[in-house]
Amino acid sequence: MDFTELKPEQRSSLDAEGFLVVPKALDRSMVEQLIEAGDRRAESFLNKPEVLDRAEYNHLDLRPGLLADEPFFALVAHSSTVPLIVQLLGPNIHLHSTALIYKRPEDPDGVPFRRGWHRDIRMPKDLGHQGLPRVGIKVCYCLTDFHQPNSGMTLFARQSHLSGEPLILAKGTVDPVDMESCDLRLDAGDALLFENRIFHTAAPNRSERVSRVLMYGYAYRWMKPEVYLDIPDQELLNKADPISRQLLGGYRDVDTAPWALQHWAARHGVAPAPVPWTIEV
Ligand SMILES: O=C(O)CCC(=O)C(=O)O
Repeated sequence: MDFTELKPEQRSSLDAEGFLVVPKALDRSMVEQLIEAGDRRAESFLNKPEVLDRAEYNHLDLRPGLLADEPFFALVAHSSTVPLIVQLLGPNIHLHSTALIYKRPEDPDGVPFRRGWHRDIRMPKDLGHQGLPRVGIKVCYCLTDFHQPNSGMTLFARQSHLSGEPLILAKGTVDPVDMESCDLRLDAGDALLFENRIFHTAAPNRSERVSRVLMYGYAYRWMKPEVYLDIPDQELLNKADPISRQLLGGYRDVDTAPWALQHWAARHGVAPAPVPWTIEV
């Protein structure tokens, strides 16, 4: 994995907003290969008869088995994004989730969509909303342009990662009352990094084209990955370079040091300072 430096303003953006846009993270040819692989997986979804007024019918969220396809596998340690995540979270991470998310066009005059606002990784269900740490970052790779409002991009409640409360919705409405819901404008090839604490939700695609994204989540190795990544696929491990091997859960024991990314971080001068257990005074 080549080195890409995390700029101070990128760190500040994630710290302040809860998300960070990385323009042109994928080149045109990668986007085309990913769309080809994604469309093959989504073939039956894309060919269903048109039904404009049913959100679930027009929303595909495909998770298991994606990495068997070469273009999806190549993103596991992608050089324009994963180095940024290593500099934000440190080297002790692995891949936590993968998703191919397509949304077909829906009725442009449809009623407001029932949202599913949430924080990732379900930590608040056990720990509550107060004092949550950042433990994971997802990368959303745009495979289509998102130039219009309501064109299928995930909505984010700006700065909600800093809130220690549930999101407040007025009765009968779908979006938060005291926070900005960001419907970002992005180009195909851009990547959007967002951290686990930010409230976000799927939203309908009221444009005339299918919206296409891929989401790869990275989290500390002590966070159990989603079920289909839990037992690493031996075939994938066999062909993985050392960094991808770590990211795929190749070290089964979390007490084993994350050698591959630790060495990579040291080589590029971005290894975090060691945290001692004790200090002698
Ligand atoms: O489908 C979307 O736009 C949102 C996906 C999402 O919320 C998630 O992966 O956590």
